[in-house]
This record gives sequence, structure tokens and C-alpha cells, in this order.
Amino acid sequence: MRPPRNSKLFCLVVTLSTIPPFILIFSLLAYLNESMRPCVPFSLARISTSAHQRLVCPSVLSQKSHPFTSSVVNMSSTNGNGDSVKEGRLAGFLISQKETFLQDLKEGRGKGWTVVMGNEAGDLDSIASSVAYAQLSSSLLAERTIPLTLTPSSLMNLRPENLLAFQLSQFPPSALLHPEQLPIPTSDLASQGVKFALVDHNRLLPSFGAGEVIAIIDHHDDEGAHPDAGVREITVPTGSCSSLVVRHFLPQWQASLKAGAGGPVPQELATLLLSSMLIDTGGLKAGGKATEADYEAAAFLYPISTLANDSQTTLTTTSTNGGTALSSASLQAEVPTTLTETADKLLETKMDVSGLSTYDLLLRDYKEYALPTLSSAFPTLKVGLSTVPLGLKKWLEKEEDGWTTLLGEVDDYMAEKTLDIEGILTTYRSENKGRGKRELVLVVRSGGVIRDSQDAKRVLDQLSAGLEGSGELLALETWDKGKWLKKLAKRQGEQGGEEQTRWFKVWQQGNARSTRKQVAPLLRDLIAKLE
Ligand SMILES: [Mn+2]
Repeated sequence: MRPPRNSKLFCLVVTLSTIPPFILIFSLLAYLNESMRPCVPFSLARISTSAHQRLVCPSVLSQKSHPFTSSVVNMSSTNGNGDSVKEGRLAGFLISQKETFLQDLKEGRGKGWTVVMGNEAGDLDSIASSVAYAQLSSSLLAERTIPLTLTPSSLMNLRPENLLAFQLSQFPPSALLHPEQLPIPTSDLASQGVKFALVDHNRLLPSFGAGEVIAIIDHHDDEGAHPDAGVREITVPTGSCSSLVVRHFLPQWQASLKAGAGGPVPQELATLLLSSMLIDTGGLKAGGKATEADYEAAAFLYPISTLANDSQTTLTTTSTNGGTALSSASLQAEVPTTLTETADKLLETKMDVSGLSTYDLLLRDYKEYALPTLSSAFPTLKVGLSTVPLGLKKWLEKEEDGWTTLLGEVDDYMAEKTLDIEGILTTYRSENKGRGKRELVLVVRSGGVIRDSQDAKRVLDQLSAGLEGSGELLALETWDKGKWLKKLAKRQGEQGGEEQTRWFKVWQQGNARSTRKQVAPLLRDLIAKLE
């Protein structure tokens, strides 16, 4: 039966039939050269961020309400320090993604979004991995993904090397999304339909409730959580998680470069990833932490990054073939000067903690764990592990009264965070030979879950014996700057009487290659045996 011409059904069919040609036209437009490309005079951010970036007129992109961005593409603005920060395409992606996600959450439309997070210590690897995962899955796989940076925005200045890397990658720190900026608590994200991807750690943090994890890319020991995640790529050891994120997206990323005009992935993303890899591998130094995956990722990234752009010679030899000219072997044999210089700048900035207080030092690279024991008196212990880029000798000299003030501040820190145990992992270079060194301080306090002072002492003794018994993994030796500790013992003796609530022990760590990645699982196993 023929429907009458004016029926609603007929109108609907006609309307629907116009959609496929529109999609075709829009896809064709997306592949035209930037300068020739006609543009759409309205926002597409709600439909697809990558389509928004590629199809919408520059005038519309710049109209968006970013107080600090006069135009998303290659314009300069001023940051709080008065420095000029050039904003690039990566900035544009982050800013528009953040705005769209926040708007959707306010309207209760979290479904369809994936939040990707690094770990709570907030080093550059965590941030770069999450930003890259979000940008690559959005631009290459058309998935709505947003990076969430767990460090509160007010603490971002504790890691100046991160700020330097953001500057090199041409985005302002304010382009990142932090938990305190969400309109709902993090524990409510899952109930709004938001899914999660984890990079640089492999267990969803408790503050996100029972959220669904769809992907894990990591270089920490597998804790076996989220066995159903569709992507589960955990490779230990690898210098930097950033390298594993690159490896995951490599086929699509490589294919996208062949389309010409730079492709949908901004050059600045390659720069950000390289910066993180340079920090984690000490400038990709041979015999260091870099593995094959790191060299392969770096060899792919370097020619397509803004770092290669700066030195004209590399650009002319590599840009024409999609960045495959540099082999991993040749990069390994000779790291380009630009990379070594960038690594030096980043590492220098990272190691300069002269402006930080003891509280800041404990907080800047910090992870927290709730660890079960066999004891009925204290079934779960709260443990903090701070990595501090400063040797104890220099640190004690910074303190007004050596160990007394240092430990006093550790006491305050532990009380504030209601910690039962705090481990301090120092990392520094020896004065004469510049060799990498590490120390370990273990502090146990009563007053939290451990009520009794003697129990606290027993816990310290048992954990110390376990750590010392770990053999070559840590190779703990006596920390022999004896005068400091003697002075402290004398001081405590003079005070007398008062019951001791804090017990601690200090070691020189003979094996300087072991980091929190090794210490944390070791402590977890020892604490699991406490009775
Ligand atoms: Mn990492």
C-alpha cells in the first residue's frame, strides 16, 4: 500500500535518507588540506570532539568561553607567572574535552564517556600516559575519553618538571581536569554511566567505588584486579608507561600519519610522551631503565614531535615518511642531542627541590595503601610511601635541628593522614662521582590503628627484619652518618619519661635500582604476615 504523500511516515523516511550523504560529505571534508577546507559555522563538540576540532571554523573554536585562550590554535596567552605560553592543538583538545565532559556531567549524561587516570603520585608518566590515552582513543578510535589528573590543582606546583613539560607541549596546566573540579563526587561517576581506563597503575582507587574498568596499560606489578578489562597490557619492566601507551595505539597512529597534513594527533602529544620517557629513563641512557619498548616508542615519537621541529636537520630527513626513518637501534646507539638536552633540563628541574618544605617533600611523590594483616588488634594498616629526590644528609642540613625537626614534621604528616607506617625513599646523586644512590627510612607510629607503643616497636622490628632479609633486591646497609642519630638519641634520653609513640629505622639502600615499585609489594607481603 502506498502511503499518502503527506503522511508522517513519508516525511520521516525522506528526512532519514538525507543523513548518509551528509555523513559522506563531512568525512570527505575532514580529509581535505587545512587551508582548502571549508568549515562548519557551529559547534560539533557534543557530537564528536575530533570532528569539532577538524571541521568547525576557527572563528567558532575561538568564540568558546576560555578566558585564557583567545584562539585554540597557535596563539599566545599569558600564564600566572607572566610567561608567554604558546597554546597548540593539544591544548585545544584538552580544553574542549574538559568543557564538554563537565557540561555532560552537570546534565547527568556521563554515559558514553571513559575517564582515563594515571596513579595518585602524579608524576609526568601518569599525566602523559593519561593525556595520550585520551587523545589517541578520541582522535583515532572516535571514543569519548577524558584524562583525569588525581593531584589536586593546588598541588601541581610541587612538580615543576611537569609544568616545564606542559610548557614544551604547549598547554596550560589549567587545561587538565582534577577531581575537585567535578560537579559530582568521584564515587558517583560510575552510577552516571562513566567507565574507566587505568594507565601507570592497575587497580581502580577506592575513591571511584566499583567502577567498570575497560582498559589497563601499565608497567607496575600486576595486582590481578579487573580481570575482565578488554585491554590488559601490563609489561614489567618497562622504563615508562608512556612507551606502552604508544605501543598500544601505534598501528592506528602510524596509519593516520599517511593521510598527510600532520594527521589527527597533535605533534605536542609526541613531545609530552617523550618528556615523560626522558625523565623516567634518565634521558634514554644505555644501561639504565630504558627497555626495548622505550627505545621503539622514542624512535617513533622523536621525528613527529616538536622537539625534532626545533632542530631543522632531523625534520627534513624524517617528516616525509611518517616518522619511520629513525630506527630504535640507531636511537639507542646515539640519542639525538635535542633529546639529551631536553632530558637534562627536565631532570635538573625535577631534582631542584630547594624551595620545598619537608611537608611538601613528603607529599610531592606520595602513594598511600591500606594493607591487611593477620592481627586482630590492627587488621588493616594505613601505609604511606614518599619518594624524595634529596639525600638525607642534605635534607638534615636544611632542617633547623636535624633529625629532631625532620621527624617532628614526619609525625605531623602521619597524624594528618592517619598513617600507621610511613616509608621515605630518598633518591640522589653522590657528591663525588654523581652516582645514583638511595636511602630508606621506615617510621611506625602508635596512636592510629596500632594502639600500643610496644606493638608499634614490634611492627618496626618485624618489618625491618623482613626488609633486611630481602637480600639483593634492596641490599640494605647501615646508614652510617652516625653523628645525627647519636645526637637525636641523646636528645630523647634527656627528655626521658614520656612514652615513645614513634619508632624508626634508617638504611642506605645498596641496590639503588630498586624503587617504590619494588618496596611497595615487599612491604605489602611483610605486613600481610604481621600478627
Ligand atoms: Mn610510571
